[in-house]
Amino acid sequence: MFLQEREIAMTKRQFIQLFILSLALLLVFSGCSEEKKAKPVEEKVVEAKQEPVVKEEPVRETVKKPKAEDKVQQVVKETVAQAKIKPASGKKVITANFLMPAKTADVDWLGSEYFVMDWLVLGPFEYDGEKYGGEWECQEAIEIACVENEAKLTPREGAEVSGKYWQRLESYGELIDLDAFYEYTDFATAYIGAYVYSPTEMKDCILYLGSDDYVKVYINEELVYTYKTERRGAEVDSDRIPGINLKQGWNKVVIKVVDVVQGWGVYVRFADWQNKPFKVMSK
Ligand SMILES: [Ca+2]
Repeated sequence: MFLQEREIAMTKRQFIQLFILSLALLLVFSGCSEEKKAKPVEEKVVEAKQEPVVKEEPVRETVKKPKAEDKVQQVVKETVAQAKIKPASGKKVITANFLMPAKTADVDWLGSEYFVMDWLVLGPFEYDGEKYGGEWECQEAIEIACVENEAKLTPREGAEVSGKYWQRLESYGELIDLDAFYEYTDFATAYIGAYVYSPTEMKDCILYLGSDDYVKVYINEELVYTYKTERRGAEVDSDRIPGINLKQGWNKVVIKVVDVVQGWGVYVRFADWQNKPFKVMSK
């Protein structure tokens, strides 16, 4: 009986030893198999890291193209396509300017492209300076009807109105220099007209104007501004005219400009309701 118990104890011990041994072997083998499995993972990681390096080149190629210029080109294509649309007059559009929202970075620096510079001009309509008060007055000369229904003037190059002809005036600076164009005539009135293109309807825009001397401004045949206070030289942005609504597409701008003596001209540009100036493009 005692021997039987010893044998059973021995068998139990052997069984435990055998169990520990097999457990150890199992751990060793499982460790090896994990190592074997880990290798492909590392390889995959290396492969994954290499992929973006290979794809970098085409990404850089797309960055090389300036996005702003692409947008400008796109708008030019669209506006050229839309330029084929005839205006209300039924005649070909002779002059046109295109408004584009200025890039934020450009807001502080305003080049010539922010001014409306391509105009058709009609004149000069001379008046009696003495009759209107002489060289320091003539405010009421702005009320002289030089043409029939000036609000509805439709500028067309070469067209005759009241014995004068619409002529193209392409300015080389921001100032629309009527004094030089009309050979330094005094006591005279001229109308300047442009078709301005707005890609979208824009409400509450701001018209910035500087004039020498008195002006009336018509936008889409509506009188939006009159200046006839005192004779002055033209200065950029001297007058700020808010509440200007531009419709999508063509907008007709006609400005009546009266000169007393000496200089004669205007500066014209637009800003949106947030006072960001528009970049103006001409075709
Ligand atoms: Ca003047």
